[in-house]
Amino acid sequence: MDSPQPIPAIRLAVAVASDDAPPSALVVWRGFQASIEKARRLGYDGVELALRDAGEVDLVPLQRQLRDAGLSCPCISTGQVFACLGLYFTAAEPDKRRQVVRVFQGLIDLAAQLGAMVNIGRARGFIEPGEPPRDARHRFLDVAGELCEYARARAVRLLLEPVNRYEINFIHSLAEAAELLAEAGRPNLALMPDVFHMNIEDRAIGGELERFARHVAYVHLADSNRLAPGQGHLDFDEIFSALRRIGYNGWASVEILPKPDADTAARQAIEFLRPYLTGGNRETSE
Ligand code: LER
Ligand code: MN
Repeated sequence: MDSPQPIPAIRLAVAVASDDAPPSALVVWRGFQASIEKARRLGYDGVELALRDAGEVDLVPLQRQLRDAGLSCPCISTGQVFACLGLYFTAAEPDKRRQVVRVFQGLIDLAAQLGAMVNIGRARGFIEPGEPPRDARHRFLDVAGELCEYARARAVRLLLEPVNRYEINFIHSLAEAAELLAEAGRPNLALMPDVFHMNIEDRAIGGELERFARHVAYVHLADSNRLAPGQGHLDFDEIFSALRRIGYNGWASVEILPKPDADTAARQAIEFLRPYLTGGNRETSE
């Protein structure tokens, strides 16, 4: 008799975007249809959609294709709302804040249909030159609070992602993000640690994942150089040991540069990560 397959403790998605996403969109593949098919063939469990607007997606065909492929969409990421539309939570102009709220409401509606969470990455915004950081914090908390309320009514969680100082000047570490979570006091606002940023900003990766375990609801994976895990010098034994210790059984997604080319990067990532997902590490599985 065949021995039973272990139930994967962590499911793996890959970041993808629409055909016309700009080069700055940090995704592996472009074009939803082709990306879903490639993800399926390589054995990914889902796709993370990197969007600037809910209108980029044709919902019914997308849902059908995901269902047929046996894949999920666990998360919508929103870096392009900042990079392409120039919209962010801390904007000083009230009209810009109203615009970002409208765009995020559309993405939350879409997420509700897909059973996905919605990331707040660089769209959290930044501290304007010369202004006291508390002003940016207040504007961030106002917009985040309004969107959490909107998302709560639709059973959607929002995910605050700390991003390193070379990309934005506001919310770099898990500790800073956890402080804002406490201030926001919203049960549907959680943390999305990205180990690439943690490697730059956090005191330790495994230790901080454990310290803030109760907030961790999704994880971004990349190596130290933003290539596929295994192509740089991050210690994935440490990362996955920590995730196992905290009993993490949610989603992780690979958010990596499409280098040396997208297909190779996606294959390298899943081949390297597969042993970890079922609860082992590379040493014990090889
Ligand atoms: C977004 O998920 C992210 O990690 C950023 O580094 C993209 O610029
Ligand atoms: Mn990320």
